[in-house]
Amino acid sequence: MLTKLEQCIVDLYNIGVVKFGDFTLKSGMQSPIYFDLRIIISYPKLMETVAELMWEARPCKEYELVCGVAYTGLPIATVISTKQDIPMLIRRKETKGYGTKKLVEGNFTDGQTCLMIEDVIVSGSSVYETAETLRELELDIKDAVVFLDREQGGAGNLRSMDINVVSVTSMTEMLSILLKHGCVTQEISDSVLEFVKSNTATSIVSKNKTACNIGTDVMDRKKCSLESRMSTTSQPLTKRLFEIMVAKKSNLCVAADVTTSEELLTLAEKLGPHICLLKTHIDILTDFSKDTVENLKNLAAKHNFLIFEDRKFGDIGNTVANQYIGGTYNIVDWADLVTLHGLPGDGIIKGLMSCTSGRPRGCVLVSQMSSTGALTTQEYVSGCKKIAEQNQYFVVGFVSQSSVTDDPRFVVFTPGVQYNKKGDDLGQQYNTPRVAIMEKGADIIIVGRGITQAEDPVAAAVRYKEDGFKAYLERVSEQN
Ligand code: 5BU
Repeated sequence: MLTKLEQCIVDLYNIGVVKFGDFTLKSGMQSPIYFDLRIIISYPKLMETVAELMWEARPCKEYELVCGVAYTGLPIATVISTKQDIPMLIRRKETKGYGTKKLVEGNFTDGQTCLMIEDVIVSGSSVYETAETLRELELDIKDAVVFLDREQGGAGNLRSMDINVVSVTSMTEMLSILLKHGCVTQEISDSVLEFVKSNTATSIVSKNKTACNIGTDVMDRKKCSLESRMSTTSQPLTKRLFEIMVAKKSNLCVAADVTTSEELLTLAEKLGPHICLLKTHIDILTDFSKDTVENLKNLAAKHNFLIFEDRKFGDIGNTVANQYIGGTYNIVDWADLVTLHGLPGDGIIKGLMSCTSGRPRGCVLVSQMSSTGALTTQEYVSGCKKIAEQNQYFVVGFVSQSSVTDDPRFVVFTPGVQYNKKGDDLGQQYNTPRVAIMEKGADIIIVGRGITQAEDPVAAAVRYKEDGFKAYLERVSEQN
């Protein structure tokens, strides 16, 4: 005799709710399992069972309201609302551009208790966004009930925001039921559990602050040590970058803007020990060949730095995918990081992500530029931040000239750094490393001609590295 939960999970499996394969989650994370509860709207009886199980799992006996988190939470909340005779609210994903412009539909009064209903949690950010809106309207939001907790940190994140979340089932329990009933092999089940175990460091971002999984503190990027930031991000390359910066005591990226492979490789060999990143403009080379990048990759491994191609992709997803993987340079093959513009919207990121085939890769959004008259307005910066938050598994951070984010997961890269000059004849503008880090909020300084055209590039690199790291240490140790 199957329990109600067992029967429900087997039924959900049979209608295709649980899928195994290679999926990209909302955050950009690649997952070997996808739980797609949306299709239960085609199976009313099963939807009723799901709603019953969720209602039975609720943390408190009574609530004055229920609110489904869009979209899959909505039909489930509707079933609970009508069955239990509890009024319901709907939180829109976006305000309407006409009429009342309300974000929340339905009648309510200050202080009413409201239970949030959601299908699945990964990081918990969708539940949090809804809670944040409802709390702004003075509703009493303490609890959420979800059908599946993917066990990737969402429940803890929500707890740190004072939201108690209970789930009908967890990934571990669901897999063991599916295994027992022959719906999944031991091998696949093990690989999913392994994936879940190694991807628990999700975090959520609210409008005003960032919730980190370090205690319940709200962290400001500029005040956080690199060590403490490692556990805030689920982007594997960002973690690696933090590790390299700590190990080498370097927040220096050299812009190796030279025209021959020999010059590029010589710079990489000599400066390698002092940098965390080497930035290229690969299309400047007059003699590019596959060997150039093979040798560069070897030097990156030898000296422990990442390769950062400043490609500034700027087209629709399909085009950038072709540019990233194809053409002369096959950039995805050798560049750990690439830059891109936010102008096309987040399809550009989806396009890049479609090329990685599981390789650890990341991108950096150009949100501001160092040149005079740059058209990167505040509105544009905000748009870039939104794209980054929605694609946190792929976005490493921003190129900018100011502290565009307080979020410790994202890295701020600042070009236009040099000691001796204020600028060049073509619009470039410079700050010193100290100003870039202490005043403009840089995590990483990008230095080109200040090093490559110095009489002794190695000595110059050492000076930029030491001053840069000293300024970082000073910034994190400074009291507010
Ligand atoms: P410089 O020689 O230190 O001026 O070189 C700066 C490098 O950073 C160079 O490769 C530029 O293409 C790059 N850069 C920049 O200078 N300003 C920006 O806003 C961005 C990139 Br984005």
